[in-house]
Formats: sequence, C-alpha cells, structure tokens
Amino acid sequence: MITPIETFTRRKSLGVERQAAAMLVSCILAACPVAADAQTPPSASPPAQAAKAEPAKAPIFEYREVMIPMRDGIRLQTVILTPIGAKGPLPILLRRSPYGVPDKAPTQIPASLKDLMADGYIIVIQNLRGRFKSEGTFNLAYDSTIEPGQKGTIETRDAWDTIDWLVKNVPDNNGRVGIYGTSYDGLTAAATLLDPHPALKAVSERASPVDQWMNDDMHRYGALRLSYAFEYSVLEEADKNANTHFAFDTWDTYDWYLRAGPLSTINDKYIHGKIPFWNGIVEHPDYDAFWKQQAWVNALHRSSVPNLNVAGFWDQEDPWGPWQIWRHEGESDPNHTDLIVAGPWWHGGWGAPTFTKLGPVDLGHDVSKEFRADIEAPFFRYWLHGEGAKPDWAATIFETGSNQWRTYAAWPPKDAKATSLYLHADGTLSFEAPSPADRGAHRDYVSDPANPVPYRQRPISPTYPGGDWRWWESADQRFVDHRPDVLTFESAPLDHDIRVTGQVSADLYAATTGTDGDFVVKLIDVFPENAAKPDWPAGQGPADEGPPRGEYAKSVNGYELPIAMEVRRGRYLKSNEHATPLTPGKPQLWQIPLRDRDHVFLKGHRIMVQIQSTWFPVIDRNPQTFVPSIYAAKASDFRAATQSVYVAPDQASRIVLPIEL
Ligand code: PG9
Repeated sequence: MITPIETFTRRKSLGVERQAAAMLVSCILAACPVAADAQTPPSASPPAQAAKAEPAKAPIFEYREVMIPMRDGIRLQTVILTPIGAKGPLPILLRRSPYGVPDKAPTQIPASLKDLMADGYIIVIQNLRGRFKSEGTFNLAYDSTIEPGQKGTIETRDAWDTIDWLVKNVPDNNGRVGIYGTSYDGLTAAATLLDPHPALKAVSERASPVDQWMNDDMHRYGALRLSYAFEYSVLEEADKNANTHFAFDTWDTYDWYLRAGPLSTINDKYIHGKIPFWNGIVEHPDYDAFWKQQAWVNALHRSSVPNLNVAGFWDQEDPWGPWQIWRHEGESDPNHTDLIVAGPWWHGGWGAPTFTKLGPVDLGHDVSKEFRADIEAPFFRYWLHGEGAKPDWAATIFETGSNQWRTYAAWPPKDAKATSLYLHADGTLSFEAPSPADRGAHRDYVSDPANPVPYRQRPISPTYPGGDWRWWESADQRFVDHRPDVLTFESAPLDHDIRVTGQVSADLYAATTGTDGDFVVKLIDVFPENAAKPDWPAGQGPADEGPPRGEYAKSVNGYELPIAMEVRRGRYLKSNEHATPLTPGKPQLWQIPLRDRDHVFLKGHRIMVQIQSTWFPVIDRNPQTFVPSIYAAKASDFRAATQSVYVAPDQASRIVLPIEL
C-alpha cells in the first residue's frame, strides 16, 4: 500500500523557487524549520540564516486565486500575487508547478525573490493540470511528450493559454510576461520555447530535464536511477492532492532496495501497478518511441525568446538538461539571447538564501546571492521592464578551484585542448600513455550485485524529504576507498594548476566475465593533507588530541571531491534501441560522457579516478547476465562477475580533459 505522508514535508527537498511558493504560504518563512533546512546545506551556513527575513509590518501582496480556462475547457488553479503599493503597470512573472500553490498571501519576501521584487513583478503560480485543484489529468510521461502534429507538449499549450488569459485579465500588467522555475517548474518554463505566446518576453529555465531515458532524473544512458525514479513517481502520481512519500520500513533505504531484490517486486509487492510513470519505466526498458517522444528538446532548434538557462555542476537531479536546451537554441540565435549560467550548485541551490560552500570547500563568494543580484534580476529587468543593458555574454560560469565568476563569449573556450589523462597498471594517473611494457595490462575486481557499492555513505535516507540527498554529489569519496570492488587511480601532486573548461569524458577499455554490466567513472579532486587554512593550531592537529570529531570531519584535508561522475550500461553500448549482450572476456571501448565542467585542479592537489560497477540504489543493479529486460530479471539472474579495466598501450583507458594550455 502506498502511504501518503503529509504534503508539507515534500517542500523540504524541492527546488527553491518551489519552496518559495510553499513559503509564500502555509509555511511562513521565518518560522518554518522545514524551509530553513531545505535551503541551508549543513556545512554552508547555520539554519538560523535561512530564517533571518525581517518581519513584515503589513501585507505585501494582494492574493487572488482563479481558475484559468485552457483551450480544451480544463481549468487550472492559479494564484496571483500583486505587490501592494507598487507603481504599475508591472510585468508578470509566471511559475507553473506540479507541487502546489500558496494558499494565502506571504507576509515576507523569500530570499530567492528579494532582488527580483525590488524591481516589481506580479507573481503568478499555477498548478499543472491534474494537480491539486487544477482539473484534468497529470501524467509525468505525457507531460513531456510531443504528439505528432503538435508544436510542443501539453505544457507548451497550457502556458500559452495561461499567458493569453493573464495579459487580458490581470489588472495593471504591462503586457510582458516572464516564465521561470527550477526542475519540473523549469521543464514547464522551457516547454514554452517550442511555441511562445507573443507576450512572453523572457524565460529562465533552471535544471529542466529534456530526455528522461538519456540523462537527468530517471536514467543515465538507459541505466535506471532506481531510487529517484521510484520515489519520485510515487511522490507525484500516488495522489492528486498531495506530494506522497513512500513509507520505507527501514531507516537505511540501501537495505530496503537490496531486500526488494529484482525490480518486478516493486509492482508485485508495493505499488500494484498503480503508478503510471513507474509502469512506463518497466514496460519500456530500451530507448523506444515512448521515450523518444518525451525527448522534447529534439524539436527545439532556435532561440525564440530570451532564455537564461541555469545549471548546477553538482546538481543531483538535472545537471544535463539546461546544457542541451542551451545548445539546441544555439543552433539559431541571431540576436544572442540564448544564455547559460552554471555554478557549483546542488539542485536548486541558486535559490538558497546563501551558498558559500561546496561540501566543506569554501567558495569565497555567496554564489547564489551574486547570481540573483548580478545576473537574474538584471536579465528580467532588461526584458520585462526595459531597463539596463542586454547581457553581452553567452555563458557565465562560476569556476571552482580558482573560485571566480568568468564570462565567455563562446563555450567551450577555443583554447581548451582535449588532453588524455591515462590510467596505469600501477594505479597511477598521468599525461603519459602506457608504455610498451604494459602490453595487455589490466586491473581487475569482482563486482557482486549481492553487495553493491553504495552511492553515498550509509545509512541512505529516502530521497525526499530532506536527508543527505542534496549534497551527495560533493561528498568525500574516501568512504569507498577501502572497497575491493572500487579501483582507484591517482596522480602525483600537481606541479601547476590544471584548468578544465568544456566537455569531459572517459574512454575505458574494459571487459567483464558476464554478458551485461555497468561501469561507473568518477573524476575526483584530492585535496592535499595540509589543505586546511589556517593549519590546525599547535596542540590540536590530527596528530595531537585533535579538534572535536565533527570539526575534524569537516576539514578539507585529504578531501576527495567528485568533479564528475557517470555510469554506462553495457547492454546499450552498441544500440540504445536494441539491448545487446556483451561478449564475456572481450575488452571493448566504453565511452562515458562526463558533461561540461569548469574547474581548476590546483597545484599541490592530486587527480583521482575511481571505477566501480555498482552505484546503489541510485542506479539499479545490473544482473551482469544479459536478460531481455532487467525489469523482468529473476533473482537467479544476478551474478558476480570479474571486471577488467585495460591500461595497455593499444587499449589505453583515459579521461579526456579539455585543458587550457
Ligand atoms: N527533478 C524533479 C523532476 C523534474 C521533472 C520531471 C521529474 C522530476 C524536480 O525536482 O522537480
């Protein structure tokens, strides 16, 4: 049975614009521990900071709830918040969401909206069809699907109809509309690009997924993001009127998923075929028409409306989509209105009240505040208020390592040259190719689906609400160093800075004794043992009695910071459409894209690569025995296999880094 858990808790883990909606509402900002927790990484700033907004003296918005009719007669629940006392006419900022709308006017402006609201906007928040009081049916898969003969998705059409109604019916609007949002709300913002209403003058999608089989929330190149896909499908499809948390009966979800065994048990024992999106996943293992029709970005080939795409390098949900949208729009962008901003954010971190740390690493900037004040507010000000200057860059990126904002007229920068960093038989990494003496060399490990490598330190809390989900991509990878099924390669300490700007990838030559299998590659920045500044005071260093344990663990000394991580599934090496068995023992090339990056490995740091074949339960277990569908695999299909990573001159496994020389 699916157990609904209070809707409120969902807010804890959502993109911050959505939290803002929630906060504009029943959870009054200053008094809301959930919102405070949601926006504040434990290592970044104390929760109190999230609750620091000044108390309002009088209502600041007029609240109106309306049901806006769509072209097919379905009416959508919509909240209109008009700033009291603002000098109109004002532009409208629209956000369309599956997560709920405020039920009363806010008494304070959340940090994420402060800079924007200084310019004045009418804020409109709408529930998607089939969510809460909105009429019609919500269907996760259908929502992104482009039906033959249609210009966009259902969200393209609903946004068009909503904007049309708003400009005609909201008093004192200036006829200009912007749409923005993170993740699902980003997807609905981005969908407008396929057929924008003439009044739509600016879009800012953040972390929108674009192809849920290829990457982002649900899969990575066909490998299922098990914990996310399952928990999210339940969250949004179990109950129209709630965000539903699956009721796990173990504290550590790693245990729960392992005990669940083959994935057929999820429908058989727990959700009984009642969650349409999950059914879609298990009925469509390969990249078939079901998924291709949802890859809406493939219909986007020009920049139709100025769009500020926003991407997080440590986004644990949708790091890939914004880059794809930006590239697709860039196919035709004569007016230079297709922009991308990327930074060291987790999912939605750009809306956090403050964002000064990546894990324990001090960024030396409040990256989110700077983004909002210097990029987001001026963008909307220019396009919706007609004030200020048009952005003259294509990409603005907060580069980690050097910890500075950089603007780029073109991305990736032309002087970044693809450079091979080779894996060696002795466990080292270097820019020299393996020598002839290493002919045929490989390093091996046994991957056992019965004992998969956890993707983050156990116990693993449910994805939502809260827990550690938000930060896991920046977590110290020392937690798996000792495992015999994780291969490690490490460079010598660097004698100069290495600046990586552009698309990173891995080329592994690898074999398995199984007939299917996965390889996970992690590119890691290893901090020096004396990285902490200032050094431990005399008498308190690690060799002495030491600081309190919590403080000790927060140090950057020896920290293994993941810069890029990804998985590939063997059955899809030849074709995404038709899964194919691997030939046992035969080494072949595994190309693993590691996405766009802008990071400086500093002098004195080391570069590390970890390779493993399970990443559980964020990625489902590959049985390592080929079966037509992993979702129909039996317990007996899951078998241990020996994995070999080749480090030989003619089978040279390497990471390809775009390096500025
Ligand atoms: N990552 C979430 C999502 C977006 C779109 C589709 C499915 C899931 C979200 O945070 O909204």
